[in-house]
Amino acid sequence: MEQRYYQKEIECASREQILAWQNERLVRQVKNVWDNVPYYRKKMEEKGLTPADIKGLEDLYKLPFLTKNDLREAYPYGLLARPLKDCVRIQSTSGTTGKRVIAFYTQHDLDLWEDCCARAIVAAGGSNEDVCHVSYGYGLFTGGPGLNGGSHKVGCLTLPMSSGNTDRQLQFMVDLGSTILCCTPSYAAYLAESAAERGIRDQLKLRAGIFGAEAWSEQMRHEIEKGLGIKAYDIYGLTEISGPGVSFECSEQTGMHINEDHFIAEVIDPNTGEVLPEGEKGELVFTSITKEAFPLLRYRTRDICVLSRKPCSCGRTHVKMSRPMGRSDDMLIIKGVNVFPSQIETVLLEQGYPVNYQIIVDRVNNSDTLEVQVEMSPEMFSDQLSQVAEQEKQLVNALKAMLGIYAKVRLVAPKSIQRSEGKAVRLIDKRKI
Ligand code: DLL
Repeated sequence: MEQRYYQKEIECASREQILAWQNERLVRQVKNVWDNVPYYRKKMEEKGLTPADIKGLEDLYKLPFLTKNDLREAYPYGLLARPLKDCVRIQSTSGTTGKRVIAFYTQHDLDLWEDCCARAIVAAGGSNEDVCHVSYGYGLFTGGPGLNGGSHKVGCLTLPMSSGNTDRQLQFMVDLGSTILCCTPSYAAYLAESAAERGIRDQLKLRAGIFGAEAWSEQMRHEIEKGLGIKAYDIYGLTEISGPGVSFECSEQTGMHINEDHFIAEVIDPNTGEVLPEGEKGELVFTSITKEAFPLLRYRTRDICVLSRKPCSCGRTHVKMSRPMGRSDDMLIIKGVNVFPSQIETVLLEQGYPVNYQIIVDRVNNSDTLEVQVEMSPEMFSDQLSQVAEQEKQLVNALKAMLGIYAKVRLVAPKSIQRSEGKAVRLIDKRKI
C-alpha cells in the first residue's frame, strides 16, 4: 500500500509480536497506575494485589474492573495518572444524567488517538488525495476532534464542518468535492435525504463514509450507501478509552479491528464478570496499555459484542469485534421481556421503512406499554394512505415475531420525527421520567 499512514508492521504484526507488546505494556501500565493513581491502587489492595502479581496477560483477569460508577466517584481528577501540567486536553461524554465523564490527554495520548483514527481512514481507502468532510460534532465530543486529527495525519484536505447547518454541509460537499464523509449514521441518512430533496445527489463526489458513535444495522448501512452512492464503514470508540478509532472496519467489513497495540480487549459475562472464550457474546472490556494521562484498566464498556480472530483478507492481524449488539444498560425490560432497540430497527428496515422512528415506553395501570412511531416515506404517504391500518397491522406482527411481545405501531407523516445532527435520540422511556 502506498498510503502514508498505513502502519503495516503494527497492523499486520504476528500474533507473537502482538502478545509480546501487550505483555510488556500491561506490566508497565499496572506499575504506573499503582504508583500514580491512589484510587486504583486501593482497588488493587482490596483484592490483595500488588504489581508483582501481574506478570503478563495471563494475570489480567485478576485485576479489578473499572466501571462508569468509578469514574463518577473519582470525578474529576481521581483517575489521573499524570500531573495536570503534563495534560493538554480534555474531552467529555454527551451524557445527560449524573456527572459527565471527563477524559484527559497528554500530547502523547492525542498523538496515539489520532494515529488510531488515521488507521481507520486509511482502512476505508483514504489517502492524501481525499477531501475529508468531518461532520461529527466538535468540542467536548470526541467525534470531530478525533477524525479531524486522523484526517490531518493521513494528509487529506480536512473540512472541519462539525454537525448541523445541513444546507452549508451540502454546499461545501458539492463545491469542494468531498470524497469521505465522517458523521453519525443517523446524520448520514439525513444528509442523504436532504441531498435527494435538493436534487443534488448527482453532484456529490463522495465515495466512502466513516460512521459510528451510535448503534446502526446492516440494513441502515445499505440505505445510506444507496442514498449517498458510497461504501459505508463502521468505526467504534468511547471517550473513556480515547474516542473514535478504538476499532474500525477494513474493506472486508466483517467486524472492526481493535488497535491491539494500544488496547487489550476482553469479553466477559456481564452478570458474573467471568472472561468468555473467543466467539462468545458478552460485555466488552478494555485495558489501555499505552495511554499516559487517563489509563483505564479493565474498563467495562457495557457494549455487548463478540470477538473474532479469524484471519482477515485485508492482512490486518488485530482481533475483530462485531458491531455492538446493544448495551447491557440500554436493554429495556418490557413486561419482563428483554428488548434491545436494535431489534426494533432491524424489523423496521426489513419491512422497507426509512430510518426515522421513535420508541416510547410507558407504564399504564401498572403494566408496561411499548409504542413504536414510524415515519412513512413520502411515496408511502401519498400512495397508500388508505392502507395505513393494514400496514400497521403487518408491522405489529413482524415486531411480535422478533420481540415476543405486542408493540403498538403508529405510522406518522414524513418529516414528523425530529432529525438528529449527532447521536439520534430514538428511545423515550417515560417510566424513568
Ligand atoms: O461515541 C466516540 C465515537 C465518535 C465513536 C465517533 C465513533 C465515531 P462516546 O460518546 O463516549 O464516544 O460514546 C461511546 O457509543 O460505548 C457505544 O455504546 C456507542 N458507540 C460508539 N461507536 C459505535 C458504533 C463516542 N460504531 C458509546 N456502533 C460506546 C455502535 C457505538 N455503538
